[in-house]
Amino acid sequence: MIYRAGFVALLGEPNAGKSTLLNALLGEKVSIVSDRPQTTRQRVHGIFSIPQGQIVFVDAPGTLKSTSGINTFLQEEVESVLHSADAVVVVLEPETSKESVTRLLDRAKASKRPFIVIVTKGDLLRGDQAPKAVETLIDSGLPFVVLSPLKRVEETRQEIVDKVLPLLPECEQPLFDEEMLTTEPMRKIAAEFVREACFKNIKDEVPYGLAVRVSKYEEPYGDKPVTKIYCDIIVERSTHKGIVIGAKGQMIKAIGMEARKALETLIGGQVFLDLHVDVREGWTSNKRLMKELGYVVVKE
Ligand SMILES: Nc1nc2c(ncn2[C@@H]2O[C@H](COP(=O)(O)OP(=O)(O)OP(=O)(O)O)[C@@H](O)[C@H]2O)c(=O)[nH]1
Ligand SMILES: [Mg+2]
Repeated sequence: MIYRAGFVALLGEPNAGKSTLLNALLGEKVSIVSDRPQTTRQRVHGIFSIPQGQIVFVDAPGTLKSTSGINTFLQEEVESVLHSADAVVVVLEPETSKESVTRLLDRAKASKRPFIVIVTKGDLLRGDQAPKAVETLIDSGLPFVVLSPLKRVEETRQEIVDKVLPLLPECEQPLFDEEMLTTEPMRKIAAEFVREACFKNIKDEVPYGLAVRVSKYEEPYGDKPVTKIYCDIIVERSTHKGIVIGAKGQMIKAIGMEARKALETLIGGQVFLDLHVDVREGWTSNKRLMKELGYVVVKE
């Protein structure tokens, strides 16, 4: 048997379903998801180990054209993820326009990595009219599969593994411990779960100018099996602070409850979560502040 292992970048437009796909492949939530574009900001590694090999999926931000604010960082992050990948999975929504499909395929080709193409959200397809992305792919002559990571997890996993593993280099041994699901530290995942809860609860633009940082993380000790996590929610305008806290603190309470539940599921134990809101005026357009909050591309 040939053992293979490597890094596989997930490439797609914002909101295409890349993070949902990663979580489905791992059977555990390691990357945050929302129904709004530009949820993922930094790469998230998800490790999938089987006897025949190890696939390290790398979730990334969606591809963008805009260069304002944090978008420059997001694009650099996509480029860096592609650069350090051994192979690429192009993730397309069924209704992706012909121009966008072409642009993404060109980008995958330009990466000079072997790639596969999937159309995701297959469960949403109705009737017999082929969606735009499918039409474009048929015209292009490239092979592709339609999958439903949210509904048909087993089939998705099988298809992706069968198609991706042969693209990876031969390897003597796994790249990471086979028990490991992600390389992300729990502190970072905790901060991301809080950011996800912000995306879900705050309906306007505020989540786009918000960052979360864990100030203290205490593992359970003694006879109290509680993980204690203290987070700062950083907003870019003082008017946003009131929105995040909400009338009588209702908003921050809802955010805290939702994030705590998700963290308890992942950790498998009780969590105490403390949230504090801080203002860093205009941080999304300040390189130094962005770096301080972790938004700087780490070259691998
Ligand atoms: N019905 C259905 N919805 C899906 C499926 N996959 C993803 N979604 C939904 O699509 C939306 C976007 O999903 P994400 O996984 O956050 O998309 P993403 O590509 O990671 O987005 P960014 O991080 O913004 O680039 C969410 O509301 C998901 O629930 C699917 O297979 N079926
Ligand atoms: Mg995402």
